[in-house]
Amino acid sequence: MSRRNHDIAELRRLDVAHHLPAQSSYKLQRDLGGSRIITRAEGSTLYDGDGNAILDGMAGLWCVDVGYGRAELAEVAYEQMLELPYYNTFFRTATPPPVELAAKLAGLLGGELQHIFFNNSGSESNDTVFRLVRYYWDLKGEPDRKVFISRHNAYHGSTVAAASLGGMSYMHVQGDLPIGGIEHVMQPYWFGDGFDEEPEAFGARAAAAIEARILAIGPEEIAAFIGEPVQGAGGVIIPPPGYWPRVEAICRKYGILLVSDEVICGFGRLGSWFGFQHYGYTPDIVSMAKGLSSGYQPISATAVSREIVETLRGSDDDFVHGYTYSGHPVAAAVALRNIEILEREHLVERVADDLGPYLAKALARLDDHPLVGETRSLGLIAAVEIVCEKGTNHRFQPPGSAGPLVRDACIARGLMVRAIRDSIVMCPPYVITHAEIDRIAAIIAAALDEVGAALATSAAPALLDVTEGGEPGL
Ligand code: PXG
Repeated sequence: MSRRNHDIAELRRLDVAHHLPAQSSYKLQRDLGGSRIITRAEGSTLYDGDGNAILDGMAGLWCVDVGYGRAELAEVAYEQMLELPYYNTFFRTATPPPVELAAKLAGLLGGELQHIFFNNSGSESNDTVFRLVRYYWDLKGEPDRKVFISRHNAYHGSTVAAASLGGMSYMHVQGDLPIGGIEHVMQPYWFGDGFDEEPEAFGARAAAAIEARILAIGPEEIAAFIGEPVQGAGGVIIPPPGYWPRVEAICRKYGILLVSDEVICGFGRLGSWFGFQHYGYTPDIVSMAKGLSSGYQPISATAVSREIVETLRGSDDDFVHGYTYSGHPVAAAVALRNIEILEREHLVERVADDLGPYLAKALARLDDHPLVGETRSLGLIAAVEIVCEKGTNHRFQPPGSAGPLVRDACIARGLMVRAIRDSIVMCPPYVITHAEIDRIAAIIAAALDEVGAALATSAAPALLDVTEGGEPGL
């Protein structure tokens, strides 16, 4: 394996001089002298330019499910590049890998979800959803059905349509979003918004909010409901039992399309191939990305029901939508091999039967910590809520300040995690070992100890000065 000797100081200088990294404060990037440079990775471990080994509790950005260093994914990309590096899927053309991948996905999805449209990112998949759903209702002779219902704190991507579908208010304030025709209702966030309520009753209330909005607007104007089975970037919001069956029943009652955004939950994250399978509902459309290729190539997929395809087939017109790289042969070949790895190594079953329960048990050891309000997980996705008063959901002031402190203390100890408001979230690769899971819990405990001690003294404001501002979801 090649190990290039990077000049990290020079890279950080060039980073400030020329590079605008994604979702970053460019002021902080400059003031802190450049981004953290990750140079290589193996298994579940990242290595940065300063030689630090960092356990990757986030699987990259919720995506490197099969772990780093999979030579066969590089080999399959190399072979495909030699054979056919590119050809498009426009104007009734195709290449072998996307056709084979579509058939493979249809088998995994099952039921009526038998047709796949390819894109390059989760955002693009949800843009496809936006255009496809409205076109579908036009063809059905119900052109008034334009409105999408989504949820506060949902994350559906960063393009204009996807950020509008998402419910992140801090994203909406930039660029005058959301665009019209998108409504946001309450999320099923029991710890933050329910707490004193019985979880199932709270979940029923959150589902009822969808129906109330449908009735307020008029059911004949509602096109679709879109939701993540478990909200990821919104803070690992695991809905209470009963929520999803209620949402599905509401969609069916009013003839509304149900879109499952499986960009994070798909490909085993919750211990089932797809989140809708875990919760037992039947979507009309599914968005997938991230784990589809474990992040080794940019690719996403939008699965649609047979009924939708039959409706499209009722028209002679093209669906005038597509990206130059829709169904890119190299990305599709890598995705196919990635799925083969998941199957061959029984990684989805491992998440369900072994790693998920082990992570839940390890995190439960934090439940007694004075700063921990709740630990929750499903499969290999988890959150630790930070509170200022044990037994409540009260936050340190200002809200959203404690999460980044704990995150930074984790990173300093060699664990990469995300802070979302005042929670620490995790989403490790499916190749993580028991010993590494134990290390995750131990590092978070030590980070909480350190931050707890600092917050109890005057050291806290000084710490707050050097952490990133603008944490999502405030
Ligand atoms: N849907 C969901 C559910 C996602 O989590 C997207 C769509 C958009 O995918 P692309 O590939 O366009 O990024 C995502 C992406 C975070 C974070 O802050 C989360 C995502 C992306 C970037 C940052 O946790 N999720």
